[in-house]
Amino acid sequence: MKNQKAYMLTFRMIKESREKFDSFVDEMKELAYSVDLEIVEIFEQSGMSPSPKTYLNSGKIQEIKERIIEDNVSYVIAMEELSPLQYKNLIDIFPSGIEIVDRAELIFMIFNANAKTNLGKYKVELAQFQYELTRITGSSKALSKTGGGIGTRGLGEQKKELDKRYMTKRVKVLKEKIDKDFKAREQRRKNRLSSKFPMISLVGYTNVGKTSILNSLLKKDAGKVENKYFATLEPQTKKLFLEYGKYALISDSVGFISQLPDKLFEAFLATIEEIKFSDLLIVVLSSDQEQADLQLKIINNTLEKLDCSDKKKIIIRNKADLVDNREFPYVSAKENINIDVLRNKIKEAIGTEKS
Ligand SMILES: Nc1nc2c(ncn2[C@@H]2O[C@H](COP(=O)(O)OP(=O)(O)O)[C@@H](O)[C@H]2O)c(=O)[nH]1
Ligand SMILES: [Mg+2]
Repeated sequence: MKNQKAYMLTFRMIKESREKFDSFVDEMKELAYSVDLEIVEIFEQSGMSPSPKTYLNSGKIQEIKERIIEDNVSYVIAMEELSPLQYKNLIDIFPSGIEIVDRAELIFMIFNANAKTNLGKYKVELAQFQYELTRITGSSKALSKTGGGIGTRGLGEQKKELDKRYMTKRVKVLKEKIDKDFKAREQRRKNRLSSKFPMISLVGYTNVGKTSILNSLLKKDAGKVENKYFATLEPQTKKLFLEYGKYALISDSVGFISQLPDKLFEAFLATIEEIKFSDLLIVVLSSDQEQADLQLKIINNTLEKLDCSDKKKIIIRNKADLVDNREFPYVSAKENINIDVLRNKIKEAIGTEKS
């Protein structure tokens, strides 16, 4: 699919370090890209706090408005969560048809695209509706406070009432589906490919290089295996060559997201639930020590919540080239450092179990 163009609105607190801010913005760019949105320009403003009315101040917003059409942009992404009021005002100001997406909504889009099973999709949709319901409620309050023409307000309120009714109904249906699907799914899982081939999941933060490592591992695909086995693979799952006649299934994910809003946590779990069915986890951490420590702590807490603390793990540190360390567990997907060592470790960890 062709990428859609997007602007990103960013606000930097005056006391926030440039470095931290930039890495946050980089992550947002990466997240947008993963759902086919291409950030063509980043608008930045800094100060004590964002404008409560329009996030960036009205001068900046006017400037952006004028540029939107000429740049043929279809999305405007805010790097943080927008309040109902900010959201409503931006919708009013920007040309109609422009999608305004805040951080929470972008994450929902990603989770939707990454939930691999029906159950996962239902859980994400449920979380999203619950989020939007609070926003609709908030936004009618915001509307009555700011006033506005009686006629238009009436229409807006009516539409909101409909949205709310639809969503409330859908939430109920989703909850029922989730219950039902759970049982059917346990059965299906037993018959799945995973019983034939060992399953491996890549775990780690967005941008540490999970997909790059997966691609490096996949470069070596000697030997043959009957493709009918793999006809039903989900798009993010690939067959991984270990040694002649031995394969595993390896699954990529969007991964952990820094400062994930609490209310998105359940939905996030739904996107990584295949971890539960894995025989081995490859935990990919930053090469930077401080970041790696923090990442590992949160990953371990999350694994505990999924009841997966006891899974076999190989912990690696990617981007070895940046810290000039060539000793495993340091690896580099970019410069092909220790990728074959990793393959051997995988073989040792699961090679004797199945297939
Ligand atoms: N310097 C360096 N950059 C890397 C390495 N591996 C990946 N990257 C870069 O890091 C960014 C994120 O990589 P990606 O594989 O998409 O990360 P993911 O979000 O964890 O899947 C990309 O710009 C990669 O080119 C590495 O070993 N060294
Ligand atoms: Mg990736």
